[in-house]
Amino acid sequence: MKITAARVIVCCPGRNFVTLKIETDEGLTGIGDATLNGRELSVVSYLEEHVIPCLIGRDPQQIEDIWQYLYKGAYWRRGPVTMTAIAAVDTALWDIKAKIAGQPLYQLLGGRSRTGIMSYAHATGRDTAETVDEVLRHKEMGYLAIRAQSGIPGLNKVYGVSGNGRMYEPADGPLPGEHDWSTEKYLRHTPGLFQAVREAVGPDTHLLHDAHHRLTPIEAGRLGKELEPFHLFWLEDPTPAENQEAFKLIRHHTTTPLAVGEIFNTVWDCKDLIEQQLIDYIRTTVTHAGGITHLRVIANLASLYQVRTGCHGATDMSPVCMGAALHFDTWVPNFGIQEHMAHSEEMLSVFPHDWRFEKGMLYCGESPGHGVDIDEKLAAKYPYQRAYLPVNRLQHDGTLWSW
Ligand code: CS2
Ligand code: MG
Repeated sequence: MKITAARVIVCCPGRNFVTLKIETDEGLTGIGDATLNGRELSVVSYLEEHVIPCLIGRDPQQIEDIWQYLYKGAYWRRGPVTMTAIAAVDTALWDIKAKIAGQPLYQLLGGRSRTGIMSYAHATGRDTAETVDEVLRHKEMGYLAIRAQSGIPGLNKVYGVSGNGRMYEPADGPLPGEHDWSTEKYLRHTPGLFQAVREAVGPDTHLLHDAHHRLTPIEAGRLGKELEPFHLFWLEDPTPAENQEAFKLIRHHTTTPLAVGEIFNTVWDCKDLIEQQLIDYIRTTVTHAGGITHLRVIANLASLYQVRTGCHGATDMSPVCMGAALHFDTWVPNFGIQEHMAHSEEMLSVFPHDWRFEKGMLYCGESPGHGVDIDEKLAAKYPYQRAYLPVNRLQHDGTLWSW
């Protein structure tokens, strides 16, 4: 079998998605998600100009060799653009290989390790009361795990909160929005938020929170300690993780479980965090960490240190990513949880899929491959619209801060 063509499909059914489609001389096709929120066209160009010409004529079943060729052959290794491009190729090739075998993808990884995939929802509100209501609404929907993010008194716009009842989508255009931030106001507010949420939701629902890279290590240690009475499932991205050492300080101050990794793109970004057991969940995804092939490398390392997976699953990765992730989640022995920031019906309509959600659990389908396709005619009705993730500035002096 040979790869005869590959093309990139960009669409914007409510937000931009980038999809790579690979075709073969025996009529089988495979697709992969190549969406990098706010930098989409950089991956489109990387694929079209530098990757696709190298794929034509290759055997699509040589997944590992193609992965090594694209990783080592680029010379300039790693980084979100390169690894998202490689991920899209890898996911599409796994899709094809599973179709050749006539098997759902998880069977090729090692078979089923669990009956279903525990997922967590996003509950957001402009204030504590609204957030508590949203947590209770998602508990009613059957979620066993719910992330709570709320507006902060005294701050205009805060990460994670849509506030107007619309679906939360952080990317907007035509230039980056500017948010304001005050760590003091956030640290003053957040323990009270979780006291109210835990009192309302009871002891059994898993609660999660995302600090979104905004605290210093000692501030993260303080927050983790103050959240201990509310027994969080995890505190995510407590501090920027370029300096993996920083997590030693947080670990020293709190037993609140830590999760990191949605912006990591190779095992090297998290090797020390995992080996020194500085985290409890690794958040790397199919789309941004080199595909199924490399995500397995990361998960297998994590399994040696009782670190579990918690794949990133925001709406800025397409339903193709969710489909592939659910097959990965069905197999991976050290599974932790899957993020489920549900796509809109409009987004899902462009990507026919066989995965399903029921009472807080996600289930991959049994059709050959990863079970997701793209309706190219419908996709063409949603042309690309440039959009940026916001930037963040300290409220008191405008210093540029992590968003
Ligand atoms: C967030 C993401 O879901 C999460 O944990 O950190 O929604 C993140 O803000 C977006 O993926 C950025 O594009
Ligand atoms: Mg996050």
